[in-house]
Amino acid sequence: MAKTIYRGDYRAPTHLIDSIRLEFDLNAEETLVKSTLEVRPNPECTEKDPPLFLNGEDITLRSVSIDGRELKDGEYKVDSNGLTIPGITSAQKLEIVNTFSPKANTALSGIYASGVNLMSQCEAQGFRRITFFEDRPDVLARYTTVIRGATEDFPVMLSNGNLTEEKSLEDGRREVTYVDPFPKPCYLFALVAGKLVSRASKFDLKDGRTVDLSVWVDPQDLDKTEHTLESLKRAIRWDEERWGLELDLKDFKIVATNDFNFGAMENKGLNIFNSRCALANPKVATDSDYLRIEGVVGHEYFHNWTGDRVTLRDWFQLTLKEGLTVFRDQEFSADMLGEPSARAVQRIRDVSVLRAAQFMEDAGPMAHPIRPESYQNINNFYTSTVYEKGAEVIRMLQTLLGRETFRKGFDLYIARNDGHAVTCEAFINAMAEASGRDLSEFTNWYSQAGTPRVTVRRHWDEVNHRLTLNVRQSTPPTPGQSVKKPFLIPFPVAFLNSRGEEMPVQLAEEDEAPAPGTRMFELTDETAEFVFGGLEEEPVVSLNRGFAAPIILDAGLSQEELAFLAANDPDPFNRWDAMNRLLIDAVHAQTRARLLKTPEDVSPLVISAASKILRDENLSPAFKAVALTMPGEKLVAEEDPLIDPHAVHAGWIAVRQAIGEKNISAFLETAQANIVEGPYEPTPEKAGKRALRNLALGYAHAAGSPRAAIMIKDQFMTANNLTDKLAALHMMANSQTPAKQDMEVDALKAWYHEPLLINKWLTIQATAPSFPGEARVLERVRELTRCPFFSLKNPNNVYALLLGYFQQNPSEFHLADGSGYAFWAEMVLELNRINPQVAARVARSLDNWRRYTPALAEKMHAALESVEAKRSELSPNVAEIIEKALG
Ligand code: 0A1
Ligand code: ZN
Repeated sequence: MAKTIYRGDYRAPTHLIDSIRLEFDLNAEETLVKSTLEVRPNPECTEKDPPLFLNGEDITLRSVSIDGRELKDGEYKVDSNGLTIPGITSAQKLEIVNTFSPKANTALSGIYASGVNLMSQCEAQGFRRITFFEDRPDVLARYTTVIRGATEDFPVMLSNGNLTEEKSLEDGRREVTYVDPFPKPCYLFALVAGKLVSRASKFDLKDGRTVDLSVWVDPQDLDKTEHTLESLKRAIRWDEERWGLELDLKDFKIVATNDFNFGAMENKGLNIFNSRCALANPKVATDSDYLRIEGVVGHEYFHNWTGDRVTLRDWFQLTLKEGLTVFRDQEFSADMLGEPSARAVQRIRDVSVLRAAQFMEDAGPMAHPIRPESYQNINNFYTSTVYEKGAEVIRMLQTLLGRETFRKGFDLYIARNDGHAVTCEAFINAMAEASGRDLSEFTNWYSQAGTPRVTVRRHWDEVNHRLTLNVRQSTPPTPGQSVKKPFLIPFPVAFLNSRGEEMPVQLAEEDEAPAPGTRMFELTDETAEFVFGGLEEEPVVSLNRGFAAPIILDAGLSQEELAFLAANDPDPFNRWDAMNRLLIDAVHAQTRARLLKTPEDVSPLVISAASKILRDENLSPAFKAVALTMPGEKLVAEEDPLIDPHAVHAGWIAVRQAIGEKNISAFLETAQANIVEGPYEPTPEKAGKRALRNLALGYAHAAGSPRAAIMIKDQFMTANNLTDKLAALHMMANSQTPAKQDMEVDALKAWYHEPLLINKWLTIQATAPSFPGEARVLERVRELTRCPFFSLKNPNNVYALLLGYFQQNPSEFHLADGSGYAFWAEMVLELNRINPQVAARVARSLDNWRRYTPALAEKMHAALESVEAKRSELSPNVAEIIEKALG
C-alpha cells in the first residue's frame, strides 16, 4: 500500500529558509546547481531540535557545506527521498551542490528538455527534482537565480523577477542574474533557457507605472503570439478594474512549449504555457481555442494575486487558489463577451464542462471534497472537483452575499493574507467578517464530496391560488463518506405565466408582491416547504437559474413544461437547460427503446422545441448553437442505471437524425444565412455565426442531405480559418462518405509540420466512428501510436489520440471482446515508465467501470487487475488511481 497523507497531520516546517541563491551551469545532459540557503529553526515548530530534511528526487548530491565547512559522510544522510542534516539549531548558511539530467527527465517535472530548450515545472513537487529543498508551499524564500550557459545553445535565459546583471564569461558562456523581490514558495520557481524569440510590448498600468510584457516562443511560432499578448493586456486591465489588483512587477513574461503536462503554470512573473493554451492564428486555432487561450492567459495572470501573493499552507488547500482563480477567469471571459446573452453562453459552456467532467468524478471512486481529506499523490488532485466545483463554491458565496459584500470580503482576504501561506479558512473568515454572517453552515461544501440531488414537488391549490413547493436535498454516499449533512444551497425561484412572462414570487404570508423576476431563497435543511400566493394562474417554475448551485435538480417538470421553458424562459441559461434536458430525455427514450427492442419515434416535442429555437429571430446565433448542440453520449449515459455505450450511441444517432430530417430545409437555410464573409476575426458574433452554420450543416448532413455534403466539402476546400476547416473535416470523418479519406490525407499533408494541427487531426481519428467495411478505430489508433508524428513522450499527443479514444469515443472503446481495455492497459503501463502524471490521467479512463453492463464491467475490471498485477513497477501516481478504481 502506498503512503496516504492526511490533512489533519499538518505540521509547521521545522526550519524556515529566508533566502536561496541558485547558480545553474546549464547543460541538457547534465546541469550543475549550487544552492545557497539561509536556514534557521522555525520558532513555531514544537519539536525539540529536529533535523533539517530537504526533499530531493532523481538528483545527485555532490557536496554539502555549512557556513563554509564541507560536511563529511555521517554528518548528513541522503536517500532516494532527500537529504537529512541534524544539528541546525541556529541560523546558518547551507551550500549544496548537485546535478541532474534535463534530457533524461521524461516526467516533465523539474527542469527538462523541450526540443532545443530547457523548461521547468515545479508545481506541485518538481522543485525537489532540481535541488534539495523543503519542497512545501509554506516555506517562502527570496530567490536570486544565476544562470550560466553556452551562448550558442542558450541565447535566452529567463527566471523569475528582475534581470539585475548580465555578462559574458571568459569561456564563451554567458551569465545572467535574476532577483525576485517577492518571497515565494518553491513551486513558483521557473527557469527557461534556449533559442527563443519574443513579441513584446509596453503596457501602462492604472497606477501610472509602465511595465514590459513579453511572450517567448520558438522562432516558428512568433506569428501565433499576438492573441496571447493582447489577452494578457486585457487580463491586466480587468484585474485592475474588477478587483482593484495591480501588477506588482516591472516585467511579466509568458513562455510557450510543446511539452507540458498540464495547461499552464503561474510561476511568479514567468508563466509557462502548454502551446495549446497559448498559441493562435487563424490557421492553427479555432474560435474555441481563441477563447480558451484568453481564459488561460487570464487564469495564470490572476494567480499572481490569488496563488502567488496569497499562497497555500499545504496542498490540501489547493482549491483556495484554484477554485478562486477559475471563478475569476470565468468572470473575466464572461466580461470580455459583454452583453448579457453572450455572458449566458459563456456560463452555459462552463456548466456543460462541470456536468460532463465533475459530476462524473463525484459519482466515481475518485470522488473527493473540493478540499480533500487525504491523498497519496497530490498530482492526482488537480481535478475538476478542486478546480471547477471549487469555482462554483466561490460563485455561491458571491450569490449568497451579493456582489458588493463579496468584493469587500475579497479585498479583506487579500489585504490580510498578502505574503502568507494560508488555508481555506482565511477566505471563509474574510467573507464572514465582511458580511457579518456566520458561514459555518456553508463549509460543508469544503468537506463533503458528492453532488447534491435537489427534488422539488409542486402542489397547486386551485381554490386559493397557492403554490406549494416541497424541496428535499440528499447527497449519495461517496468513498469514505457514507452519511452527508445538508448543504447550504442558494435556491433561486422564478414563475412564468402562460404567456411566458415573469410573475412576482410572493410568499403566501407576505402582504406585498415583489417586482416580477427571480427571487433568491436558501436551502439549509434536508427538507423545506415554500408556499407562494398572489398568483393569477398556476405558473411554470424556473428554478436554479444561472446554475446558482452545483446540484442535480429534479424539478418534476413534464416534457410539455420543459418545451414551454425552452421556448419562453426569459432567462437564457434556463432556456438552454430546458432544451438540453429535452435532448437528454429523448436520447434516453431511444436508448431504452433499443434495449427493450421496442422501436419508437423520437418525441415530436423535442423536434418542435428544436425547430422553434432554430427559427426564433430574437435569439443570437451563438445561443442557438449551444441550445441545439446534442448532449455528449457520456453525459447522457451517466444517468443510466447500467451503461450500455452502444445502445446510447444508437439512441443518440437516432435523435440527431430525427431532428435533422424534420428540419432539413431550415438547417440548410440557416447554414446559408450564417456564412461569415471577410477576413477571419474571432469575435463573439462571428464565432457565433460559424458555430451555428456548422451545427446546421451537421444536422442536415446527419439527415443525409446531399446538398449539405457538398457545402461541407466546399467549406473544407475554401475556408480561410481553422474553425470552418476543422468542422468540415470532423463532419466528414464522422460520416460514411468515401470522400473523407482524401480529405483526411489532404489535411495530414498540410498539417504535418504543425504540432497544434497534428493533435487536432489525431483527435479526429480517435473520436470518429468506424463503419462496416472500415478498420476499427482501435486498430487505427494503435497504428497511429507508431507513426513518426506521434510520441508517447509528448503529453499533447497522448491527450489528443489516447484520451480522445478512451474518453470521447465510448462506442468504439467499449468493444465487447475487451480489446479496447487491453490496449488501455498496455498504454498505461508504457506511459507509467515515461511520465507518471500523464499515465495517471490516462489511467482514469476506467474509473467508472462499475457503472457498465456486467459483460463490459467484468472486462474493464480484468484490465484494471492486469495493471495492478504490475504493482511493483507502478509509479505512486498510477498506483493510487488503480487502487481507488478497484477499491
Ligand atoms: N497551477 C496550474 C496548473 C498546474 C498544476 C500542476 C502542474 O504540474 C504538475 C502544472 C500546472 C494552473 O492552475 O494553471
Ligand atoms: Zn490555476
